[in-house]
Amino acid sequence: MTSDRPFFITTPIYYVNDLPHLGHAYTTVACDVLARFMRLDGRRVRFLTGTDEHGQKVEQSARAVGVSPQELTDRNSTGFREMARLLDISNDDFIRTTEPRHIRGVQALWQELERRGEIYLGNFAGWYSVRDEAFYDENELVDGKAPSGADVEWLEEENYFFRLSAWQDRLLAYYEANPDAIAPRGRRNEVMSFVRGGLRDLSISRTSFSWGIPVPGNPKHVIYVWLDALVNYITALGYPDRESYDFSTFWPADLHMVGKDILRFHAVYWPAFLMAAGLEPPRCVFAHGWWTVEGQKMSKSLNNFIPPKQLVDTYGLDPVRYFLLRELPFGSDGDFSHRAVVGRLNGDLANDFGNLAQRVLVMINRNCEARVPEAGALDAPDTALLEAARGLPKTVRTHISERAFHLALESIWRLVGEANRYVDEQAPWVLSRSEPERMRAVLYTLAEVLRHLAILVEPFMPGSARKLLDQLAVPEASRDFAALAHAPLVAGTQLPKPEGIFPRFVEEPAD
Ligand code: ME8
Repeated sequence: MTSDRPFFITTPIYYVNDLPHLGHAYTTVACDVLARFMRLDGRRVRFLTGTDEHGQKVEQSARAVGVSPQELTDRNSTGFREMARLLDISNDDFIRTTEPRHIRGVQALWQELERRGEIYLGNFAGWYSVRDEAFYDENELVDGKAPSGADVEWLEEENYFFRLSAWQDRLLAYYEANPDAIAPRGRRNEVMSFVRGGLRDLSISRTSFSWGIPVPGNPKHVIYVWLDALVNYITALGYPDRESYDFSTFWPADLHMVGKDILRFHAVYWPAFLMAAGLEPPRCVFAHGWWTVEGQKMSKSLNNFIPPKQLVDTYGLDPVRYFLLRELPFGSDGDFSHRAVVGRLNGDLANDFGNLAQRVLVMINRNCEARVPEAGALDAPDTALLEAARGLPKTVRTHISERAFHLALESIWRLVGEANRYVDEQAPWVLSRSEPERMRAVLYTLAEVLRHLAILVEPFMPGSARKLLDQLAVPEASRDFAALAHAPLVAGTQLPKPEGIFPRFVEEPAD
């Protein structure tokens, strides 16, 4: 079932103290695949990404390199914009938390919370981690550090507090009533048991530094960076104007995609802030897993953060996009290794899909005057393969609705496998002399299967899919999912000269 319901999807907004790396690329590509998928499925999509620019961590990083926070922020925010371009990300908007539209919205939300009696001024004494930009209870510390391993410092200052403790029951009721609000299931259970364990009021302002949004009416305080950051998801839609087209069309968000490290902020604090301000909580927060690199955690000390540019330069863009979503069940942790990428690239892409496309297109070029052949009378194996292709969109849609990218790709590659077996069994090169009509039926069947494959891989590998669809001379207007059923290839259409789509990865000889 397709639906024309609007679809709003977001990435986390990334901290500008760091340069983009594999982890950021992963979340962003996953969101891009969903955004593209929904657009091809006829939905009105808004896809948001951006940068998180305030807070003590950014202020400290700027000081460490001897520039102003604004300078660091401008420079590094550009890096994330470039990452999006490099990865062929189809975001509709890119929000920066230093933009006036955002600052205005955050202050309006603050005032709304204050008006509703959800905020009070008090004194904070407790542990704070600048790296995590998070407060911790004494009993959460592990060997004197945050559970993430980050250093913590003792903090005592006058702070504003949000009455989070009052939201425990309403949060639990929201999770109960919306079983899909937190995914995957295991993460939902973790969040629910955290909330059942009791919530303390949350400090939401700071006075010991100044790189942030001033608290309305008390500019000695800046707003806690997580409250500031989370609100980007609605300021980008025009909040506080709740009547605006964007806000009324796209809120609540269909999906906030996050790494498991920041689930608590999105699944506990964020819905509480929203409900407290009289706004609807998101429909789903999905926490994906964590990549290691060649078996090791990415860290500053190991200096093993892989920049997205290095990935794309080494393997090519679409192979990277494919690998990231094919290699792991989405939600689980996994390891990024050169060997694994090359295995997928040369196996799944070059050998399986690339060869199939190349063989079929070259045979059509040579034996059918480079025109889409006439289907003529089809035999049982032809219709069986075409039926498999026609049934595939439904299977892929189901997997995508469950964010099971790897299963979606696996099901697409099952058809690639069937098509390759069919080529071998039908041996159209043998038929070219003896039974040209039969050869044309076989090549037509294969070309139609290629059309299905190309359209279904579009969200994952837009550039390669485009090349293949160009080679099949599929008109621009017939490249969405509706066209799968309604716009089969037309016999006689002239095709361009075939060109390989997925080159093999050849190892550089070691010096
Ligand atoms: O947390 N594996 O920003 P951030 C997989 N500004 N994903 C990874 C990863 C890894 N090893 N490392 C990072 C922030 N990520 C806040 C968010 S949202 C309102 C504010 C991805 O720059 C993953 O999506 O530290 C993670 O959640 C995000 O980068 C953290 O990015």
